[in-house]
Amino acid sequence: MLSRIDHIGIACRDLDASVEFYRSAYGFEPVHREVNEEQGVEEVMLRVCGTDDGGASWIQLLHPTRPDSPVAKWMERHGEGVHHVAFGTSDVAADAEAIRGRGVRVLYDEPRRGSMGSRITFLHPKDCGGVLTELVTSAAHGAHAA
Ligand code: CMX
Ligand code: CO
Repeated sequence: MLSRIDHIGIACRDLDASVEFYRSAYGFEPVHREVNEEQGVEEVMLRVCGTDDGGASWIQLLHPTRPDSPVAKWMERHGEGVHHVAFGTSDVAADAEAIRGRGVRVLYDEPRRGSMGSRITFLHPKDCGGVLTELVTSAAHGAHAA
């Protein structure tokens, strides 16, 4: 069951400048930074609320690592801004299958590795009213990094 908003993914030209904006304007602390080559991003996760029980919500700042990546392609057309919305679930594979059964295109056959050891998949934005939608099971819910 999709039970919460896990994060908002935001495309940035300059990760450090964006981290500083979110910290100084709102007081959100960056708690994690990583490169995910498969997704073609360098990313910083800023905690908005919650604890380490998998119930936190986050701002995910994204900067492309290669020009053919989804975030690079999107930024070419739109510049900086909101790139996707991610809903949290304790079982991303089960929810993805259920949603696929409702006629929404799920982009991956099996969930892949996301931030901080999470498991993720995406729904096609053309089937979601123009919103690229991610489903995520955090490591705290038993996801295992591939
Ligand atoms: N939000 C809304 N619409 C989007 C979009 C986005 N983020 N990205 C692409 N689209 C739309 C485009 O506007 C375009 O629409 P039109 O045909 O009307 O112009 C259409 O989708 C196709 O766009 P494209 O530039 O040709 O891109 P692709 O088809 O090659 O890829 C998608 C689109 C969704 C399959 C690809 O972006 C993808 O695989 N996304 C999932 C992975 C991802 O985004 N990873 C980065 C984040 C990692 C993380 O969160 O951890
Ligand atoms: Co994301």
